[in-house]
Amino acid sequence: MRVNKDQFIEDFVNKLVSKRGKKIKEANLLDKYYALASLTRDYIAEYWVNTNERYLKDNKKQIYYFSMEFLIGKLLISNLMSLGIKEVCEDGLKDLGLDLNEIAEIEKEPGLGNGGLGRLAACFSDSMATLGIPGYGVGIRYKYGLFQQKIMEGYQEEFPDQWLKYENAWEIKRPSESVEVKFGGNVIITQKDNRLKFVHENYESILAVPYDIPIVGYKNNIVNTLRLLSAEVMDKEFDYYHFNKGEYTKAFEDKYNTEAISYVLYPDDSYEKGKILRLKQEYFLVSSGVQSIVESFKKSGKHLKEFYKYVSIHINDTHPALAIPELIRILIDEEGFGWDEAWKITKHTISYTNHTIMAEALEKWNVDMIKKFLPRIFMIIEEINERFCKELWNTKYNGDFDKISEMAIIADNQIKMAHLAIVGSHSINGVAKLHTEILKRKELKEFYNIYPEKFNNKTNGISHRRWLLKCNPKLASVISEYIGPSWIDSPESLMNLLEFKKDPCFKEKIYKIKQYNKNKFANMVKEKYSIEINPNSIFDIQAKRIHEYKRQVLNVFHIMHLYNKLLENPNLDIYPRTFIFAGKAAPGYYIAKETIKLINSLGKKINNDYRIKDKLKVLFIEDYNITLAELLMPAADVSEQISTTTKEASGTGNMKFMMNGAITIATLDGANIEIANEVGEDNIIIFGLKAKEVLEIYKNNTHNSIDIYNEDIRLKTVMDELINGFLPVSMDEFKGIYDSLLKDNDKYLVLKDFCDYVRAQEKIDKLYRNKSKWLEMSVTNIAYSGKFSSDKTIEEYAKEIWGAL
Ligand code: GLS
Repeated sequence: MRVNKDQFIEDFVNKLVSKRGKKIKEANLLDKYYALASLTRDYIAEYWVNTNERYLKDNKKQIYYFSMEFLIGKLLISNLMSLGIKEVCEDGLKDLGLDLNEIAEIEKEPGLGNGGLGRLAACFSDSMATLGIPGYGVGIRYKYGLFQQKIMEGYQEEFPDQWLKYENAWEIKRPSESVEVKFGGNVIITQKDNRLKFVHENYESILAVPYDIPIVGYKNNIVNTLRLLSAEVMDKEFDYYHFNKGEYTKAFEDKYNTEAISYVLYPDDSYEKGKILRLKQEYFLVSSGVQSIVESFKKSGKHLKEFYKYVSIHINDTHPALAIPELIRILIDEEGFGWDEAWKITKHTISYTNHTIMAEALEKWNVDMIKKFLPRIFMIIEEINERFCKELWNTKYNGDFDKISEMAIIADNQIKMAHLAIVGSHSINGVAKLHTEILKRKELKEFYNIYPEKFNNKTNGISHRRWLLKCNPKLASVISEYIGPSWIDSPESLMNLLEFKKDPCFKEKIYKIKQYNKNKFANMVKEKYSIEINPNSIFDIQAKRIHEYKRQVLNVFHIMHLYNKLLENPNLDIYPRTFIFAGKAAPGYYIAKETIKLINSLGKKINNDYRIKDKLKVLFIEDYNITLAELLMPAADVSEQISTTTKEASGTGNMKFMMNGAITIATLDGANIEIANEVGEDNIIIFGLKAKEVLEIYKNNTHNSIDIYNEDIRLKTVMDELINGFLPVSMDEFKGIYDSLLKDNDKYLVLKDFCDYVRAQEKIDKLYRNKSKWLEMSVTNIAYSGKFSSDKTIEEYAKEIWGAL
């Protein structure tokens, strides 16, 4: 868009008056933020309206991306960048004596996601808008988002994240487009004109109220929509009878029970527990979403028979898989379709991404629960199951009861959502090559055998606009100086940087930018935690959810081992290193929470030990979120991607670090494999067991952690230090971690990979000393990172799954 500085200044000053009732002199930072955000939204509005109008006219396929999580991060700066007016605003504000970055910092980040899955949904939304694909995100407007993490005495404590305490400057509430969602009750079946009729009675109604957030395409005048739904009572705000009797809690009971549906995001990553509220959230999302889509499709005048030709509904993991029976319900009960046609339309409309093979994360719902809360939906799932089992019986598995019950959607009083998602959709994809292969050959092998055409791979990607252009502006500008700005539109042309990987002048610039970003990070640490870190040390970062399979403990063991070596010989030549951790643990995940305590206890011991002469520092930065990630990625020298091979479906942090020039130390897991294939073995440090070996160990149970413990004295020492008073905690504090590794035979193979990890880390120590070589590796990583832009991934989804390009 076009706005000049004078016009902007005038608009801003007026907005401050109209929106906040203040002049610049009296306005505080919050006033300035809301005025600027609101003005930016005004600028966006024109393009938003035009885009919607164009989409209606164009007759193009509309993509609805259903996700329980969207981690969109702060929006002010990124929206200004996408509109192409960031510099003008910055200048205008400067003339008024204001600083854009200071104003932008006050924005509250919507914490509507746990980790990779939620951030992926946000990167995909960004890419769809930028590629001009009519894509809508559909999610829940959790009032409190994910919890806020504070570290107290080394432990994680959780607090409600009050991101909506003040208003959300970006959203538009659309109460007139609210939809009724029905829970509970019973279904009456009648017969009329030879057709069964299903009437849902005695249900409880909840209103789904949409809030729309603009998703601004990068400098292309396109603005897509992220629709977040909030639960409200249908009509009665409170009960007068109880209110008048002074029974206030009772009077508002219904209201709070209803609104609770959109209060909190379940704080589990790759881990489900089958709670009623979560089930209600999932149905609330899909029912309101699918109802609105059908309504708006009908307004276009086309026949619902053609629905799937104009609409794709993508489900982000199985969480929104109830979209399948819900669409069938609407088509049959409300639109009068017969089963066969409703089934065909639904299957062709829906596609599904699987994001994990962790058994505990594969959603299963208790039959009685679904029957009680979603009686009609249950009937439809039952019907799908019966027809599917019959199909198996009649085609491939005649008489094979075991096979059929293994593949059934309903078995052992449980509904298996992954099975429902596969049977009821036309496409299922994994998120990295290895992950997809494991789905095909192992986890979902039986389904691959009967539906090979449904399975495909779509390796994850990240938005290079947020993860380079926005978060590392100095690096972005040097890149443009050398290869021109074309990489912003076609990120694969970052490859042109390879030409400069040996250019000393270019490399020095890259070095200086990294130092600048490290200093910035070190200053934040000093200010917030009063800890001095050495910006000339190696910044070695592991930032992600805390989970046993991600193996933060392996990282800790290596640090303890280095520390032990230094205690033995304080003059040992170790390149100074700062180990930085960040990430949240699910509140009910004991070992993960103990891992945080372990990192902090180790930090306490090491950071205060003058004997090791500041060669090692260990930090845990609290409350990891998108905003913190934007500071961390540009400051990293080393990226830790050390999951147990086969367990990390893809990873996306690995791509963000690489794009900012960090060198990855990694197992050959998830997308690490594809990163390694791109950059070549000289530009990534690989260690650990290969997928085949891990699968072999799991299959034949050939692994004994006690043997490894006894054989490797370094490991034995470190392990013993967990429980012998070496750390500043009570001796049994880390008994849980210790036992999981020895008594429970180390499910995630930490001990098995320790030796090779130490070797790999020694390699890093050596390589970093060779500045020229290190920078060459760093440039190579940046150059190949364009291959992992989510624009490319979304193009593949659009062409190969949605048929939308
Ligand atoms: C996850 C996987 O664990 C990640 O490896 C993956 O990158 C991400 C996006 O596909 O999905 N699955 C999950 O449940 N949470 C994730 O972050």
